Amino acid sequence: MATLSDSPSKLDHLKSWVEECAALTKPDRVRWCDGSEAEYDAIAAELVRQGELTRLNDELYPNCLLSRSDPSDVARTEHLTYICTPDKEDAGYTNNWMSPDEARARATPLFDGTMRGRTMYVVPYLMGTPSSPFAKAGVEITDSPYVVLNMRIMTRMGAVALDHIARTGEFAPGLHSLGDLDPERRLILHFPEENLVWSVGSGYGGNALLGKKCLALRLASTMARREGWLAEHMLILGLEDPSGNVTYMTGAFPSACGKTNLAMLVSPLAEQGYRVWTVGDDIAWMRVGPDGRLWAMNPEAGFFGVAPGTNEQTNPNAMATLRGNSIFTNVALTAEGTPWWEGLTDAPPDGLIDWRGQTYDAASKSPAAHPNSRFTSPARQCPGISPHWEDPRGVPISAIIFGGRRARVAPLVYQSFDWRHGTFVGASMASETTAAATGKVGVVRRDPMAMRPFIGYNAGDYFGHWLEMGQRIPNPPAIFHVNWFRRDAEGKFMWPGFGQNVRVLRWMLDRVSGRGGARETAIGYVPTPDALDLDGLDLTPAAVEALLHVDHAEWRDEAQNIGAFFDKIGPRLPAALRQELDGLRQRLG
Ligand code: OXD
Ligand code: MN
Repeated sequence: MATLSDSPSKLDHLKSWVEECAALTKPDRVRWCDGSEAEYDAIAAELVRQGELTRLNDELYPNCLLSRSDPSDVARTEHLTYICTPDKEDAGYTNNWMSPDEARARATPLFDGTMRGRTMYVVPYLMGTPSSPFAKAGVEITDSPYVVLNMRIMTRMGAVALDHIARTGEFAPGLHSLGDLDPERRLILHFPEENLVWSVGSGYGGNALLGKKCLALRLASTMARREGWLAEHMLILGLEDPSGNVTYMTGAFPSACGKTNLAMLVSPLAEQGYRVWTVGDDIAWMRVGPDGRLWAMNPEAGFFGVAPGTNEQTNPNAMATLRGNSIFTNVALTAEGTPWWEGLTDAPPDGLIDWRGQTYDAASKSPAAHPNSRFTSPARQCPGISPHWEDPRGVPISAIIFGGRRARVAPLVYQSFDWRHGTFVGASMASETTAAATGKVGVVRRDPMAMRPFIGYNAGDYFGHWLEMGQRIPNPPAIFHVNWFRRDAEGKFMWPGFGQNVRVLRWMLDRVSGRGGARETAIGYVPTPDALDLDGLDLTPAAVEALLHVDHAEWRDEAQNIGAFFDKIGPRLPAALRQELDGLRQRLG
């Protein structure tokens, strides 16, 4: 194992960066984390002693902790998140931009002395399976012990990462401080040219666990562009068929649109031999393999899932996963010492403490758990975890699924004509906003590839990179679009969703195997009603028709909105996407 006193060594750069950060933030002490269980237990015990964390009922939820955040610090703050490049155009329309000089000038005073009286933790971590040539190391410096505990679940942390850095000399540095948690003094800054993140003023997962959105998506997307691969906001699942063959798919959905549920789906068609294996629920790093296919790896080691709505019906595998060794953030607490959130049971139990730590008044309109409350759980605890989830090569991908939350317009499922059209489908995706980010909920916004908050560079260049990747994949996956959230005239969801979504996956499997009935429409291939196995579902033929309907008038409006969005992307929007939009308009008549 690498030790810090090895000298001279590839760790010198790391050591001097840590010294620099300590000189700036002035902590009382510096602690290098080894990622061991003993270390996790000691930090957790200390936080419980201080009243910062609550230990849950150890019989029902062994080794589980509850954290209540500052009430102003409960979601990603996209308006305070910046890409810092010398040229503003390199950040593009979908990002906030600051020059690296301005970013340093604004953030340095916020970091100056911020760790006085605190411990500075140095957290080496790996994104990806340690033996994978595609794994990347990061080091997060943080003054939040809550972040350290979460990082140990979400990444491969400590000695294994330090060894990697000692061997390669490479790591992505990230400096994080809670600061004073004042949103006025909060900044999440990305410096793609240095692979560097500076985050101050927030302890919330997506802002503070720097391996996740900051490194594995925003910075990784810029590396992926340089190096010819894809870093995407995608789940990875395997669909096993009756012959025992497993077909792998990735899926991009905006935050809080059921990605974790789909990744962990428990199949109602298991008796017929169809079951789902979970490889990842949030991020996919994808490369072209020697066989000419696209291969995907989950860089994370845990799930940071949205709690509300999760229950034994909607996601039994998540329920089994979060039963131990988990951290719950901003959920409610029952009198029994177990976590509770809206949707876990029909009604809130008596004696509930809400996410702010107050006695819950069932008559109040506000929820007991925060709508963006989360569980952090080790992936290996998932009953459906794929035997290949840590395969150093990843898994070969046959289908890519894009999806949004749309009350209207988008049918249950359609397949794009080819990679280029599929790139257009992804680039023009839209969804109604959710509680995962601060801001108004329920507004339709364009969220290309579900990456709008995570593309680390100009979105026009990003679409160009997707198109170029299409040229490099001799055997590309098929690309689909789904919408589980279509509503009828009364506003009711038309599709049962959750486990039943396996029926849609099954149609995709049929399609990529050269079977599967479809009819060509203006937007792509839509299943013929008999091509979907709907046996046992309470759906009338009219309802199926409505679910699959492509309304030309609605789609002409949609094309208009897509055009307006493309205009905003600016001059770097690839011409091929404009041609795809023209093609759609022509087909719509
Ligand atoms: C997440 C998100 O936490 O997308 O995964 O917000
Ligand atoms: Mn996500």
